[in-house]
Amino acid sequence: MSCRIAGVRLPTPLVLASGVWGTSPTLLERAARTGAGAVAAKTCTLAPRRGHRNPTAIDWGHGLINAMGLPNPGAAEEVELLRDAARRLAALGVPLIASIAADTVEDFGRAAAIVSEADPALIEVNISCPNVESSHGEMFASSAEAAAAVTRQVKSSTPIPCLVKLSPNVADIAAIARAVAAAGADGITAINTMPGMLVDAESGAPVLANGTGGISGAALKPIALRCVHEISGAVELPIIGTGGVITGTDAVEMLSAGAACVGIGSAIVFRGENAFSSILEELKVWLAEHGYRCLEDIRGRTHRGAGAAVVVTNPPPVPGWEKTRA
Ligand code: RRO
Repeated sequence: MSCRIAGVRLPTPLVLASGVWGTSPTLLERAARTGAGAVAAKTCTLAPRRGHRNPTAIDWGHGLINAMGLPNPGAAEEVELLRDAARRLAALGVPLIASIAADTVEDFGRAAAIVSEADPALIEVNISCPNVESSHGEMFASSAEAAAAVTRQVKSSTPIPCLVKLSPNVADIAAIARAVAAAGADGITAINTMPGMLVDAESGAPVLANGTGGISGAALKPIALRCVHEISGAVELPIIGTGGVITGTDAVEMLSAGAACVGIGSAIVFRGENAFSSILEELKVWLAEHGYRCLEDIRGRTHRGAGAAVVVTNPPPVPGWEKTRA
């Protein structure tokens, strides 16, 4: 079940997605103890941010929508939490992924240098948050030039390998992936949440205090699979395939689309804190039942044009899964 991403060994292919369990060292450690092969901390910025007012995150029936607003204590305070988390995770052989965001290309470099002091195994460069206004005017992930400029700046600011987190809300995600690859990215996380909105029928008002938010969970899976398929067809970089993976079968699909490993986020809300161990077990059982020996056997099957029977299941057929939604 082990795999590698940007030269870093993961004992399992499941990665705690950034933001789900904050940067609390005890929660990051819990993810590792329950089956995560790498854990990503909440994105931090140079200055602390309070985030948006509640309501900030809601289960709307087919996934989640959030507009947290990038709440974080600022890079200087976050780095102390990262140090503690890195020490706990090292004892378990699970790499830590720091995550950074910024308003300017230069501040991305500064944030990368600060979090590097905690010596994380990887740095995720979040250029795709859908919920914050930037002085840049639009997400850096929106343009190949801006995404490449951030990547170059981070690469020149730290020796730690970096993963660039892309947005599904672009016309040509493969072009953005090619640009960050040419700029020196060591890997790609695909994808961030998809911008969306809930409206309350009674009042006609937006449900989230921020108005719009980022959609994750089951509704995001087909979008994430398409993005990972397109990126893996365009660049050689390893991809953390993230978006709507709730079951072991979802993980099989993500690896088949070309992901090197699989991000887990909303699944923790829907399946509880044992999501990692459950998904890992389901993945192992699926591989064994289908006669595959290792992850490499299924990676990138979508590019090999495997014509297969399509079985659409909704909700995913995990015993007890429905009950967690009550
Ligand atoms: O904090 C957030 O609102 C947030 C972030 Br930084 C992100 O990258 N993706 C998301 O869905 N929410």
